[in-house]
Amino acid sequence: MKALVVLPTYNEAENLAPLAQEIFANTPENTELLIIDDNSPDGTGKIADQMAHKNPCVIAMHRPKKMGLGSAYVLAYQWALARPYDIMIQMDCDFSHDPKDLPRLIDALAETDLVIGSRYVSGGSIENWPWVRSLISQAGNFYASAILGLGIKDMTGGFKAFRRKVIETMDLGTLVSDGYAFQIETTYHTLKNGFKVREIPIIFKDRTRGQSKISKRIIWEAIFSVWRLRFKKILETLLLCLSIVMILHYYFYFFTNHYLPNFLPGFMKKLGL
Ligand SMILES: Nc1nc2c(ncn2[C@@H]2O[C@H](COP(=O)(O)OP(=O)(O)OP(=O)(O)O)[C@@H](O)[C@H]2O)c(=O)[nH]1
Ligand SMILES: [Mg+2]
Repeated sequence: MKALVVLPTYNEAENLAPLAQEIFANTPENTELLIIDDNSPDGTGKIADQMAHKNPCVIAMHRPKKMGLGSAYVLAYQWALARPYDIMIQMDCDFSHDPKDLPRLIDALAETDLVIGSRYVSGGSIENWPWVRSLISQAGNFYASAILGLGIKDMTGGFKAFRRKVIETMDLGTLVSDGYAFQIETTYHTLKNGFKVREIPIIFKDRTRGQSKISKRIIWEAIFSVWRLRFKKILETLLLCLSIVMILHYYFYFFTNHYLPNFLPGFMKKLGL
């Protein structure tokens, strides 16, 4: 089994090398690491290049400017699908996702198709977040889960392990969101495509090095994307109902205009009427 860990980076110079070391220490021997850096001003891209130069299991990819987390993952998964990876794992490069949890994520994938490292199932938690941020996250997850009705507790978490077939089935070109919304979208499509999703508890720690990139735009995007997906679902259901009605109408028309006029006279004759 060959695994790829995807790390999008923007200004993670202090975190990248120590995190990569821990990732390799906690994953099977032939695991590879794909770093997607968006021309970080702090030189993260150069560190990624040096790591790739020293270690053939590290691949460094560069984009010219900060283009968002979602499109970095889309690019990573498109790249990965052209190569023989069996599982694809995504995580943040700020130690909020503990690399020591990787073995549990990978093991859980034996029984399911997508594993989510979840802060909101029993045993999961968040350490050192200000209470306001914690409240916004909890409310956001409750909101997304309630509107989409998927029964997943952590819809916005980014610590995920996918089986290849899940990514293969996902229409990557249609994924447009950037931040939390991207995580909501991928989980939504995984379930919609009939795959199994399991949440396993993780302890999420606030970053101790580097700066957060969370913005108001990312929060608004998540709020709206839930409704976009909900309406898409309603629209799809309506289209399905419309197709069924049209097919039934066609058969009814055929039955009353063609079948009955041809069949009835002969049948009545047979009955002697
Ligand atoms: N390539 C790329 N990576 C990004 C971009 N924005 C964020 N990242 C990376 O995505 C991961 C998650 O971003 P964070 O800044 O930790 O965002 P967050 O987790 O919502 O916020 P904090 O945990 O509070 O810092 C980190 O590895 C970032 O370096 C981006 O535009 N492009
Ligand atoms: Mg983070």
